[in-house]
Amino acid sequence: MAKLLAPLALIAGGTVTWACMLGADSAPNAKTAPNSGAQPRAEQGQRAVNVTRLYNDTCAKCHGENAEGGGGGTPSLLKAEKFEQKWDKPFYDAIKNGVASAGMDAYGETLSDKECWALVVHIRELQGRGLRQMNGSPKATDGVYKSKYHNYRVETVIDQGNGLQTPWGIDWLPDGHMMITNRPGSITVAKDGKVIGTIDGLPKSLELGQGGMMEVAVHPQYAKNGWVYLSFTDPAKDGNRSGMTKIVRGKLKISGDKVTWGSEETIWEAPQKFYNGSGAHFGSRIVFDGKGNIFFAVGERGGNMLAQELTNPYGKIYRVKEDGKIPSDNPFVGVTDSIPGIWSLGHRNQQGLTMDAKGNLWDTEHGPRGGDEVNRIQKGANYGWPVVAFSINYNDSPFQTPWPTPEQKITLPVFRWLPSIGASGLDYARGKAFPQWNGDLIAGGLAGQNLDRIRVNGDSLVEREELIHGMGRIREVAVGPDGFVYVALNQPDKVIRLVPAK
Ligand code: HEC
Ligand SMILES: [Ca+2]
Repeated sequence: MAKLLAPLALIAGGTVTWACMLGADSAPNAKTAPNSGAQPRAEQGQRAVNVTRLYNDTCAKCHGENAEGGGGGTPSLLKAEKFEQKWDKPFYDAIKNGVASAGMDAYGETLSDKECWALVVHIRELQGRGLRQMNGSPKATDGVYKSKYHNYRVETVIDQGNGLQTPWGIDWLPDGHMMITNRPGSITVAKDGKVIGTIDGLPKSLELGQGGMMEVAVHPQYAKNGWVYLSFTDPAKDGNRSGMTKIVRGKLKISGDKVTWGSEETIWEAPQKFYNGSGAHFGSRIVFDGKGNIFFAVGERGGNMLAQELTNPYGKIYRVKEDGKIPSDNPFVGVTDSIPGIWSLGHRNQQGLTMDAKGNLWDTEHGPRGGDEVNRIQKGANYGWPVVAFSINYNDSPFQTPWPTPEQKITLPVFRWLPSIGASGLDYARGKAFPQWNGDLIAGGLAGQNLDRIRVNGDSLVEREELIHGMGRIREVAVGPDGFVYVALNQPDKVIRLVPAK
C-alpha cells in the first residue's frame, strides 16, 4: 500500500488550481462564466489530478498502459463483455474498495470519489480504442452489411458537391420533397434524389460555433395546415456576434423548382439578455406529440449550472402548444419566476430528440469527455447536468460521479456512451423496410462517426449494435416515409441511406 501511495502524493503536491495558474487578476469571474465555452472547470481548491498520469503511475504496472493487462497475471480489460455499461459500478467499486482476493488495494481512502470515477472513464477510453483496433468497423461483403436482424446496403442519396454544407436536419413533405438544413443558413430541397434548389426568404440565422440553421420539422398534418417548423441560432438585436436558439413556423410556396418561405410566426424565443457569444450547445430538435404540442431542446449555451435554474432558459427541454402557447399542465406553470414552457431540466447539449410510437420521448445529448447520454424524458424531471455526469473534464481532470443521491432527485440515462461519440441525430425505426428493428432507437455520433441501433425495454438497455462506422461525422438520422434510415454526414457533406438487402 505505502509503495502505491508515493506517486499519488507527488501528483497532489505538483498540481495547482485554476485560480493559481491564471493569477488572481484573470481568475474566472461571474461576468465571463456563461460565455466561457464548453469546458467545466475543476472546482476551486480541488486537486486538478491528471487521470492519465494517475493511471499510468498507479494502475498500469498491473493493468497495462492500454488496459491490456499482464502485470502479475492481471487479466486484460480489452474484452467486449467488460466494455458494457453494466460494469460501470462494479469497476468503480473495485477501485474504491479494492479486490482483496486478487491482491488489488482499495483506493477509496487516498482518492476522492470523483477520482475513482475518472479512472473508470480512463479505462473506458482505453477499452474503446483497444476494441476498435482489434475488431474494426462493420464491413460490407459485395456491398451488403450483415447485422443481427437485417442485412442492408448503404446508398448515396445526395453526394457532396450538390450544395450541402454541414447538413443538420432532414424532413419530408407528403409529396416527397426532401428538405435538408445547412448550418450556414440555407435549406436544400431535393426531389427523387435530385437537388432542385434552396428555399428563398428564410429567417436570418447566425452560424456561431455549433449553431446556425438547425432543425426542420414538417407538421404531421401538413396536408391540412401547411406548417413547417424551424430552429436556428437567432442573431442578437444589438448586432453583436451573439445569438440564441429560436423556434419559428412558416408556410412554403412551391411553384416548379422555386420554393419560398412565408407566413412566419415566432413559436419560442428567449429574452435578448440570454443571447450570448458562446458557440456552444444550442440543442434544438423539434418533435410533435400528435396531441397539439411540440417538444424542443435548448442546450445549456456553456452556462453549466444554469441548466439547473428554472428561471434560466439554458439546458432545458420545452413543451409548448403548436402555436407557442403554454399548456396549463406543464410541470412548472405557477412555480415562482420559472419559465413556464420548461418540461425537463439539467440537460447539456441535446442534439437528438424523438418521440416513439408508444409516446416515449427520448433525447441524446453530449457529455463533455465521456458520458454522452440517451435519456427517456419525463415531465418535470432533472437530468443532472452538471451535478452528476459520467464524464471527466476535457483537460483529463476528474469532474463528477454519475450516481445521484436520492435527495438530488436526478434521473439517470438509460444508456451512456463512454467514450463520447458526440451524440447527434436520433430517430426510431418504423415502417416496413426493417420490421425487426421497429421501435428501436437509431442514433448517430459526430466524432464517433457511428450509427447505433439501441433497443430499450422500459428504462433498461436490451442491446446495442453498431450499423455503420467511419463514413463521416453523423449529424442527423431520419427514418424516411419509405422506412429507410437516412443519415446526414458532415465531412464529407452528403446524405446516405440504409436500404434492406437480401
Ligand atoms: C497489484 C496489481 C494491481 C494494481 C496496482 C491495480 N490493480 Fe486493479 N486489479 C488487479 C487484479 C489482479 C484484478 C482482478 C481482475 C479479475 O478478477 O479479473 C483487478 C481488478 C480491477 C478492476 C475490476 C476489473 C473487472 O474485470 O471486474 C478494475 C476496474 C481495476 N482493477 C482498476 C484498477 C485501477 C484503476 C487501479 C489503479 C488505481 C488498479 N486497478 C490497480 C490488479 C491490480
Ligand atoms: Ca444527465
